[in-house]
Amino acid sequence: MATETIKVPDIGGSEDVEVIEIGVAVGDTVEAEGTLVTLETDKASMDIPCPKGGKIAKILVKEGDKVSEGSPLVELESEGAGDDGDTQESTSEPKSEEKSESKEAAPKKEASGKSSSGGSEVDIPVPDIGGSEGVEVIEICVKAGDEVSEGDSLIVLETDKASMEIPSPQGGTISSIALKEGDKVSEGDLIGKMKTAGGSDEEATEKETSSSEAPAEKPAQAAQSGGAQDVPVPDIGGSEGVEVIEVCVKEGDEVSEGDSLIVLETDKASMEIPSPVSGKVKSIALKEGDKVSQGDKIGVVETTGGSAEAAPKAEADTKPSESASSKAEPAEQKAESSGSPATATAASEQVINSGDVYAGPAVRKLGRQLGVDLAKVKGSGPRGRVTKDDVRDYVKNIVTTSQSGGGAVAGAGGAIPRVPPVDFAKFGEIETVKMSKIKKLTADNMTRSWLNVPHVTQWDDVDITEMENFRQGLKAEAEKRGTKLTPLPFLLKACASALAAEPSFNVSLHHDGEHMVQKKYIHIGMAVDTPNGLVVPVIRDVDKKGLWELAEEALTMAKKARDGKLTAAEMQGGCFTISSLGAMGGSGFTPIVNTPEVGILGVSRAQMKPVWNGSEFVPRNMLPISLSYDHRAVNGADAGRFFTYLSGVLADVRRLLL
Ligand code: CAO
Repeated sequence: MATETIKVPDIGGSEDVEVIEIGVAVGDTVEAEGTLVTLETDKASMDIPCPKGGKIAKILVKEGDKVSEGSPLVELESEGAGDDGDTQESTSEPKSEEKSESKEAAPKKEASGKSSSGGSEVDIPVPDIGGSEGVEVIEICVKAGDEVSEGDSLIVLETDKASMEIPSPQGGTISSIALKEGDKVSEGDLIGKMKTAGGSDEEATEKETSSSEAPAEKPAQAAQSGGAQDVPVPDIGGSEGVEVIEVCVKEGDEVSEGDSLIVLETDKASMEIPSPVSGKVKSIALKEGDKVSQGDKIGVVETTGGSAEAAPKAEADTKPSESASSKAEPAEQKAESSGSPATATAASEQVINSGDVYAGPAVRKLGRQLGVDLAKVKGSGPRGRVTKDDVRDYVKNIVTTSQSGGGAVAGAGGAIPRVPPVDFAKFGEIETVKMSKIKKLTADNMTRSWLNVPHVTQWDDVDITEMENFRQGLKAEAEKRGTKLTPLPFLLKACASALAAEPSFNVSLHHDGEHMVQKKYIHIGMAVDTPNGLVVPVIRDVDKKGLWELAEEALTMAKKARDGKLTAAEMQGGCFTISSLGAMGGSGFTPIVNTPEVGILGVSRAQMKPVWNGSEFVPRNMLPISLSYDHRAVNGADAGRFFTYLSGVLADVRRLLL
């Protein structure tokens, strides 16, 4: 029995990587390749496997620690690893060839990757990428411990012209990834290491050799027929039945040599097929969704210059079976071609943005799955590249906006037809003035309420002759008190009394759609007209306050509102709102419910009117009021009772004492 210190293996040069999970406890028996800890950088996370089986004697790190290659992780008691009881050292995948034989319970392989029974660890190099140098790694698709099949994407590379997924050359388990996003790589650079399911490296090396010795490619030619020439699908790396995802031109379009005609896409890559010649598109033989292979006719171009040879050249002679599993070539090329520089350039350099959109194939695919027009998505990646997150955020925004109704501001709206833009300047002089924040908020709130709340409004003329007599009689006293007694405090008090008498109006609909919230407090908002727009301060506990107190508070709140000094808290918590246009005039209006409240009282200007008292017409001071309510929460009978009660109290304010 020997005790070994298991250290952090080669983690691609990353330093001070955080331990985010400890996968074992002291006393645990672990098998070779069992996860000891998980490390995470801001770009990737990786499981660190145990290089051999044994029992955990001590854990030398804790969650949150920062480690680098060589940092001790655990002490492992292992059998048969030298019986002298010495403490030895090991990493899960030592880089050095000088490690003793006894430490090779877990397969360890160097670049050339010698085979061992039951599979071997091999290096995965960057394959032929068409001669490009220093190509950026924009995505790491796998992490240590992942099982991959031949052809699964390992990383995505991107130049300013092309993006390409680099597939695994064979099936197996990823032991380590040597790259991180942002790294620059060229052919031959180490992507990582994998433990193969079987087979030997010699085989792989052989295949690699055979593929790299692939014969040179022959130029493909567009069939020419005088001025009009057929444009066939060029060499697309041997892929068959590739989907046409976009037809970029239509009959009659003028195209220059190199302009995109169509865009093809497999599940791994997308590529634009450029016109081999300049001229006029005479016909297009394809449509979106068609499946094409090399040689299929794209259409006919009436030439004005250029040559057929401008079409992507290269026709691989390599046998499919040889190259398919031999090299990690860009996916588009692996089925048949050798991945020689010419081919890689032909295919991969066209793996790009359709139109003005700069996005990789995986992002394009996601965009198509979600029905997103990538041209509308703002790219946050390097050089404005659209990332998967950008696409998701774009969709999330749309969904959130449509669910909240927040985006349905004046002129817009979910399923509501848009109000078409009008050029008012055509009809006379205009000035376009920016809306204040309050006005925009009001517009949002009104739209939300108008679209969500089924409104009912009912009207009445209330005889406030006695109330007005009483109020006029108090005017002198109000002056002495330094305040002003308008009809508003009476209205506040009357509404509070009605809300207490008819609690069906003192509710809000619960957002779950299943419940009503019955309020046990009575806070009432009053709409105040200010230079910046409409605001609604809330007077709290109206039922507990007297007329003088309400008069003072209404004055204070109205002043604060006009001075723009209301706090957010002073505009929240209302149960009901009063909107009084009494000072301005008018004989009635439909107030809009200040949702989530369920009712609002509109007050218009009181007027002396002849009223029939049963035997004669008498002059009475009549106040027009209108009550709007949310018919989802309040039914007509409740509203009728509330309104009658309110009118009764206003007609005889002594009832407020009852
Ligand atoms: N009928 C007749 N006269 C009325 C009246 C009515 N319904 N309401 C108020 N008046 C009188 C007042 O008594 C006062 O006259 P006196 O000085 O002779 O007493 C005069 O009109 C001015 O009143 P006021 O406006 O100073 O005070 P108020 O308490 O009536 O109103 C406030 C305060 C803040 C509600 C009001 O100033 C305001 O901003 N109203 C606009 C609200 C609004 O824009 N609503 C529309 C919302 S859209 O849905």
